[in-house]
Amino acid sequence: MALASRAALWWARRRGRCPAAAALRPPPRLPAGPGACVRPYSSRDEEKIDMSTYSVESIRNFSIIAHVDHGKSTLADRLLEITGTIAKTDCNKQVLDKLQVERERGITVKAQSASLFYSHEGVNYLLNLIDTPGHVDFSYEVSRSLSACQGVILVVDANEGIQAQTVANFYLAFEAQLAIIPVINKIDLKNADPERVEKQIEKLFDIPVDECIRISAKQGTNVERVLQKVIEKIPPPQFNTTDPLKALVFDSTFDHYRGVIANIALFGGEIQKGHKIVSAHTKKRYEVNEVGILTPNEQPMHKLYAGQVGYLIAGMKEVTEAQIGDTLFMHKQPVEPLPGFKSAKPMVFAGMYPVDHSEYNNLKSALERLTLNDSSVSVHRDSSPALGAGWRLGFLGLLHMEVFNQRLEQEYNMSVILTAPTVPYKAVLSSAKLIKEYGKEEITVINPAQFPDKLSVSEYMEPTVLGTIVTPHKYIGKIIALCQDRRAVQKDMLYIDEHRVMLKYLFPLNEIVLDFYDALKSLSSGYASFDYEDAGYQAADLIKMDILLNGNPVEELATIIHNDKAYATGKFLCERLKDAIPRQLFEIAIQAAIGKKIIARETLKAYRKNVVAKCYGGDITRRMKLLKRQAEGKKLMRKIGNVEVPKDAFIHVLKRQSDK
Ligand SMILES: Nc1nc2c(ncn2[C@@H]2O[C@H](COP(=O)(O)OP(=O)(O)OP(=O)(O)O)[C@@H](O)[C@H]2O)c(=O)[nH]1
Ligand SMILES: [Mg+2]
Repeated sequence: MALASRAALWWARRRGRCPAAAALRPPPRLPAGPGACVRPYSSRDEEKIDMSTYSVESIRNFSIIAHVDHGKSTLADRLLEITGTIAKTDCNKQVLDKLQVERERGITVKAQSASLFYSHEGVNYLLNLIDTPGHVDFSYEVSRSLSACQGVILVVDANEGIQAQTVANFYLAFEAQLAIIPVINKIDLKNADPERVEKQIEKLFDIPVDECIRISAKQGTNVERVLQKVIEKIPPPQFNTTDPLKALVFDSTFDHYRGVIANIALFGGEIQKGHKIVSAHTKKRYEVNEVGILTPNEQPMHKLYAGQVGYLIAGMKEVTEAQIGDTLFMHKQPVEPLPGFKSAKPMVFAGMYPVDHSEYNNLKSALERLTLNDSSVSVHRDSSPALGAGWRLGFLGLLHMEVFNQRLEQEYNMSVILTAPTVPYKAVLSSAKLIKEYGKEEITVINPAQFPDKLSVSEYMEPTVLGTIVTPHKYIGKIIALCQDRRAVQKDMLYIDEHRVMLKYLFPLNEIVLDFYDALKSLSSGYASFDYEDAGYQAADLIKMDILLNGNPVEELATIIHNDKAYATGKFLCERLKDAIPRQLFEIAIQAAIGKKIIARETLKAYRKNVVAKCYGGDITRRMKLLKRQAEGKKLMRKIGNVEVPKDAFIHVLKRQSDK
């Protein structure tokens, strides 16, 4: 069905379905106060909050969704300030981006909830807001967050207009049948053109122009209007406190001191400390130690009720116990479990090994804890001849992989070696011996080392994705050429206004996963955006290419590629490797090979860096310092044959465009 007509159908349904605000039982009233519109919340109130006064009619659960950098977290700051959840100061910049990696990169990677108290027309409301990430690699966070919501605020940048992730996120909300409040942000910018953006929204999503709210999240303009719209337009949850407890675990984090903290949304019943609960997934029984809400830090509460969103601590110590998507119910009062979530589908796989093997167990527990914070990562045990025991991890994209690696370093002080990323290929086996060995005809290959030989395979298959590109039309020629170079097939092309085009292409996943986004950004001066979704497998002429250093194969750099790209990729990898490996005392031959055939070669000349060359004469401490620094640098190297390779060389080598 065409995008616009799908949207039209949905809006018609929405208008019919959504209960009118007037038909609802009135929520609790505020004690009359002269002109007080907002009930400021402060931590001193914590004991006084009685969550039972917030019946379902006074609850609104919503997410903020948008393309990356369109201002979700900044809008969340203003909403937290207006409702008195945080003090209003100039230092509030993306306060919900709590992770070090988020602050350093200036992007949200983890969805974050916050409960706000707000009074409108004399009625006290409990609003639960979830700020979501915008980058395509973290879309699993968005889809999970939506399961705890009845509506969304869809933010669009007044300067950039609709971008690829705006479309993708709109459809996530649309398919979950949530109320959508369109908000046009950054109207303070010189080049802002809210009228044009409103027209795009109407054309693409069939949302009438007059439903859009123009705001500046940075300056706070019109932000209060957004809160009022949330109350008017987003329906309250339709759950009953008198029903048996039914709590959805939609997210979880691991606290070093308190164990698993599960984010829950109550689809029925109530929960408090001391309750005996059961996990529908593991059937294990727990006693609740603490329940509360996030404001945005954990705030213990006496009880949580149907329709509310908060957190729970119940002595879950094992990571496997806190299954995201699990349903919790009261002991001896079993309920039909909620459908849970489709598991995230990893798009890239890479091997992970400790730099120092004595760190294996520490890395294992760090991985377990971090995957609890980020359930979209898949982990399988693996080993490599050169690197020993380790894991093969599946990520949603390369940025996801980099962020995960950075979090391991920053939050768990773990230093790891990551091997070249690969996408999950499939092989249809023809050899009876292999079919017997695997117990099936079709196998998925996530490690190039296990790529079966052509003689025992009837067909290889590669994963594909349907990519959406939104771009100003002047770049369209260059972008089409780029897509063709990446073996993509055009599926659709639509003008979303006079200057902007939306293109749909079917891509082989391996052609986009590493560097397509960088290439697209550089040829469109940063104006084009990209998003993709899984589109199944297609037959492909695949081969395995080995990289040799002085004749020794580097298993971590073996790649599976399309036959047409073998020579170009082989040459490219050898050149990149030549740049990534420091010169050493002897000459190094870097070669790419398919089977026994060498298809590319580079030579790295011998060289010895004499770090103390400039230290004439006496100062022994300075000489020692320089030699020590050189020795420390060497720790970050690993040996392949007799060649020392920096530990992060693999990922740099495979990233084709950037820093070239
Ligand atoms: N001029 C102006 N800048 C804004 C406004 N809102 C946000 N920004 C800026 O836009 C940038 C991105 O803002 P964020 O709030 O981090 O955007 P985001 O949507 O949360 O980004 P991700 O979570 O990474 O997808 C920051 O530099 C903000 O200061 C606004 O109303 N006006
Ligand atoms: Mg953000």
